[in-house]
Amino acid sequence: MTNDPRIDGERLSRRLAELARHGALPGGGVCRLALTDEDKAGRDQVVRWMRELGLTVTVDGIGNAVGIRKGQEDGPPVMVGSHIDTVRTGGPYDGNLGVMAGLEVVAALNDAKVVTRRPLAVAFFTNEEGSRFQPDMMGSLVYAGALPLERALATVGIDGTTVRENLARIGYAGDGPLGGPGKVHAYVELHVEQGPVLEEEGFTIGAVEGVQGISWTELTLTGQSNHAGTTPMRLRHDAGYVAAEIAVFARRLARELGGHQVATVGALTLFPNLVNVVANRVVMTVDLRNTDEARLQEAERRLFAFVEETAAAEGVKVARRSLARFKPVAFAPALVARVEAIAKELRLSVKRLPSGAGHDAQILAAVCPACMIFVPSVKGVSHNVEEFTKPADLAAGAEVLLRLVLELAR
Ligand code: HGY
Ligand code: MN
Ligand code: MN
Ligand code: MN
Repeated sequence: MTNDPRIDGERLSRRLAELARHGALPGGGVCRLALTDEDKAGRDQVVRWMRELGLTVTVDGIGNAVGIRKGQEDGPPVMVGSHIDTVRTGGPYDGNLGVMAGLEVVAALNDAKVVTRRPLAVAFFTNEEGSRFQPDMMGSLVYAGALPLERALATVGIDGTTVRENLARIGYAGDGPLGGPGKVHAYVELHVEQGPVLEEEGFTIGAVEGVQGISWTELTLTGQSNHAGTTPMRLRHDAGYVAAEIAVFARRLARELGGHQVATVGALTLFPNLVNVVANRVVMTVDLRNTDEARLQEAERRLFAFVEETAAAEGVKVARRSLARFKPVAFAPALVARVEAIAKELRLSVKRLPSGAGHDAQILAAVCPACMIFVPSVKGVSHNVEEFTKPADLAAGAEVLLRLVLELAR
């Protein structure tokens, strides 16, 4: 006799707290950069939980781990998941919630002795964040066949080591099957919103309609180091000054273009980075995003024109390298509608919205119907050690995930 499977919110929060111990920062928060020892410790923990829950675990060539729960029939599984790597100043929920909620769905089905018709899969994808190795969503790109495995393995990170050597070092260079068209029946990702919308407007669930376009560029500016005291301003080729102008221009451009346009200079290193030397080189990044592809292209065009013009006027050379470029993605309308309807059936307030952040779901959307469920981020904060989501909201999101999975796997 099976009873109605229910999410155990306590168990979900316990697992999230347990996972957050791997890479825990002294003052709170988590640093589990992709393929570090902390990431390995987190991976080992999740794989242990997968096995304890009776899942058959495979690890593929880029280190994605997929736990399969057999269904009454074989065939492409209904997949839930996300990532467990974090940024340097991460929180316990970004990515981790989608994977832990996937385990919670399996635990609830096990407790209720429910066997779905289709198999289920719980996955964590390698290097979603892209902080250490670009591009972001690297694991799901390889899984979906959108990035050749060899190219991903050869990627050199910000610390000069390759994906290949780090995967081997942490023991996650697997030979499991990759995904691709026809290999997944549907993909659902539960994620914290990482923005202020749900909390400010008082909603518990976000039915995510899609993900905005993302453009990451690395700029290397080369000027001339010189004495900060003796060099007249008219003779300088100051790479640091050009970098500062670019950062201010990017900010003003986002405000001028309006809408969902955002712009961020997140990484900026001056050389030789000394108080009394005019910087001769700067390596910096610019992150531009917009829900509208045409506006994103306009933002890129205007920014790059400004970079060339300002650098030329200062006698500074520019080298530009694209680190990642994703067009806006729309999720499966039928699935978005089901997220909304299920939330209402559970008497949860729900709002449709786009995702400001990139997610593995936008990559899986190219090979199967995909959607996302958001829950509120307190104060809209994420990629920050203060990241927090109320336990009741975590459980509510997992409940919507459970019901959608049951529908898709029926
Ligand atoms: O940058 C992003 O949107 C994602 O968190 N990697
Ligand atoms: Mn994430
Ligand atoms: Mn993130
Ligand atoms: Mn993300």
